[in-house]
Formats: sequence, C-alpha cells, structure tokens
Amino acid sequence: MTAFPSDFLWGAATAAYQIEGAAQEDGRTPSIWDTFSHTPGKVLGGDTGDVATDHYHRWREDVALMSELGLGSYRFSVSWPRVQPTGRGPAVQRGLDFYRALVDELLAKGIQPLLTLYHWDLPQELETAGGWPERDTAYRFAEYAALVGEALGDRVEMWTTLNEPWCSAFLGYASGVHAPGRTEPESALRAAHHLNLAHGLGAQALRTALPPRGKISVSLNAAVVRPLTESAGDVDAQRRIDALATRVFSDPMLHGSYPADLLDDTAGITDWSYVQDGDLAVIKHPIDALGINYYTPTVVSATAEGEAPRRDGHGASEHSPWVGAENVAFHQPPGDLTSMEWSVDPSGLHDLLMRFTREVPGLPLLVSENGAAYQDEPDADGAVHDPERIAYLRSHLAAVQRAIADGADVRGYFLWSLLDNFEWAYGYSKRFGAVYVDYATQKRTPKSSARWYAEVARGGRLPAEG
Ligand code: IFM
Repeated sequence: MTAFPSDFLWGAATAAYQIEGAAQEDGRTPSIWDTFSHTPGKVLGGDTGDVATDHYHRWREDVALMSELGLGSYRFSVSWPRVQPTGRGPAVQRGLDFYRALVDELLAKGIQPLLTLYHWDLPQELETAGGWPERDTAYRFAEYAALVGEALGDRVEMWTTLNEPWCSAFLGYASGVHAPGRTEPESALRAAHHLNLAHGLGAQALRTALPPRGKISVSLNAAVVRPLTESAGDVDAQRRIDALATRVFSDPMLHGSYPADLLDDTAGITDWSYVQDGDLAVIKHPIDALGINYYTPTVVSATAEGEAPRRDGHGASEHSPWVGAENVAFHQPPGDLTSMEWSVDPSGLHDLLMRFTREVPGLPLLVSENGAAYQDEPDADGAVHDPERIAYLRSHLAAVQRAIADGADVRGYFLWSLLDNFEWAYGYSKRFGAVYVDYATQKRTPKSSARWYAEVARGGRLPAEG
C-alpha cells in the first residue's frame, strides 16, 4: 500500500453533548438536547447527556489516550450553553477556561485541535425565542462565534462553523427525532436557511477574530443518493433527495445560490421569502476547507401509485424529514450492516470526495467524520475486539486513498468517534468509539481498532491485511 501524504492529519472526533456531561456545572444552562433528552419518550431508555462520558472531568486522561494512540489532530465541539448560557451577551469565563485548558493540553502533546462551534446544542433560551426558524438565531450564532474566536483564536488554527446542519434543520424541525423535536415542514426549511446564514455570518465573525493563519470550514453530511433503477421516476427521486440532503447547504455555501429545483419542489410548503437580499453573498463567504461526514449511501425510488412510501433510516417518526419529497421511497442499500443498520459501502466516500473535487476544484477536503457502530463488549480478560470496525475503517481509508490518487485534495481523516458516547435519540445503545467506555465506571479501554488506527496514524499507511 502506498503512503498517505506526509502532512495528512490523522484524527478522531467527538461532540460536546455526546461526551462532556457536567450538564449543570460552572454556569452551563440547558441546551435543546438537555430539554429533549429529559422529555419522556424522546431518547431510547430515557438516556441523557447529564453525565455522558464525563469528559468535562476526565479530559486530561482523554488527551493522554489520544497521545498514546498517536493522533495528530482532535476534532471536538464547544458547548454553546457552557460559554454563553443564554445565547446572548458576554461569555462565561469558566466555560472558556475549560476549552482553553483542553486546547493547551492538546498542543502540549502535539495534537492539533479542530474546533467545531455548533454540534447541535442550541441554548434552550434561543429555542424558546423561536430557534433556528428565526433569523435572529443566525445573528446570535455570529456573536457566539466572535466570542469563542477572540478567546481561542490565538491557539486554535482550524475552525468549523456547523456540523451537519441537515440534522439540525430536518431531524430537529421536520421529523422531530432530534431536538427540539418539532414537526413543521416550513420551519425546517426556514431553519436550513438560517443555519446557512449562521454559517456565513459566523465565518465572517471568525475571519475578523482570528489571526491570518486561522482556517475556517464547515462539516456537511452530504448524501450519496443512488436511484434504485435508471427509470425516470427513480432518477427524479434521487434528484429530490440530493437537493434536500446536500445542495440545500452546499449550493448556497459554495456557489451563493439555492438550487432552482429545490425551490420548485418545496413551493407548496414555503415561498422562501425569508431569504433576504444579500444573504446569499454572506453565506458564500470563502472557506479554507470543506468537511465531509460520511457513513453510508442512500438508495431511493419513486413510490408506485397507492404504495406507502418506505422511510429512511433516520429514526422512527411518522413525519418525514424529506419535506416536499415525502413520496420518495427508501431502500436498504447492499452491503453488511452496522448496528445502526447502515450498510457498509466505502465507494460512497470515494464518490463524495470526487463530487466535491469536481464541484469546487482547489478547495481542500477533510473527512471530518467516518466510522461505524457495533455491539462491542469486553471479553473475559477485559479486552475489546472489534474486527468489523477495523474492516470498516480499512475499507473507507482505502477509498480516501483512491480519491487522493484520483486527484482529490484530502487533508485529513477524523474517525467517529474517539470514545463510545451518547448517540442522540439512540442514547448509549450504539457504540461508535475506538475506545470502549464502561458507563458504570467511566473506565476507558482502547478497542483493537484503536490500536490498529494508531498503527495507521504512526506509519501514514494502511498495514497489510491479516
Ligand atoms: O454521532 C453522530 C454525530 O454526532 C454526527 N454525525 C453522525 C454520528 C453518528 O450518527
């Protein structure tokens, strides 16, 4: 196997609500995920992020683990309600101090921080004021971006505005399987626009706050959508879902316009009049890299007359996240399944990297999330063997390598996730970590995949199989 580029970033990723815990400490106030997870019936088993993996208290141990695993970079998110509890006004110093200490420890160990500003934990007060469907939330985000940028810009070089805005908009406001759990199609589209605007305003604010070496990106869970057949109906279903999953964000962010077909498809739901003059120029603010989060492809078809549309794998809800495309049917793609019942298909990652290589030549790409959940359990000796995850990582890293050979400028790979953690509506039932967490004791045990990944990171190449 040939080597990856010598400056390739080998990382792992997490998000604040999924790992930090300490939900009520040091001035933190509830986010929409605190409210949602404490609402009976919203999260499997009634799990919450109150304690999570207790990273807020164990961060030194976690950084030591990263160092032991030879990681070159760590992607984490800042909890907005920890640094700006009401979503307005001055920052809470204790909140900023936590992230400053974390970053300093990372840097001391030679691990580059990649800081995500928003990984879904909107301060509850902002949701009470209307949430992402309201324009003001985008201005609040820009203010928060400036606060964090000014506080940490001297030591953090790589910044991400939003993680997977699709989930925030469409799972949060259309299907309601994510916080805040609203099921209002028009609100989902308004939220999508205001998330786009937040990205643009946030990028502007960061550009002002950061020193010139600061780099700004956004992470999209751009979808790989494949038609079940080449029939006109199935190809049209693919187009609709691609518009709603990917182009609703990537077109304004990268090209400064909304896709005309999306506007047509959703005309019965909204008139898009909340897109104000000048918004698209703000949203198109230049970025230094595009983060791609990829797990599995999607296969769609048109629904036959009288047939009930089959739903996708984004949680159980009678409300579709695919507003304006509710008739599209979703099918299980081929391939082995992870415990999320997501099929394993690394060709999708190659396809996505090549898509954006063609669409925005010259824009560096990061695989900002990729990984798999399996039902890992320690054996009698306490070791956790996860050969399926190693196979998943190997095949997806090989796809990245193929994309690089085909001309994609991929600068790094971030395994999701460093630790087992709170998997949103699935609570703690899904384990994505390279490191096993015993939630009763908070003991961390690197799985075999963590050791394997450490070897990859150290050598900069995939080891021989077997
Ligand atoms: O756990 C999530 C993460 O928060 C966002 N991307 C997908 C992961 C797995 O579902």
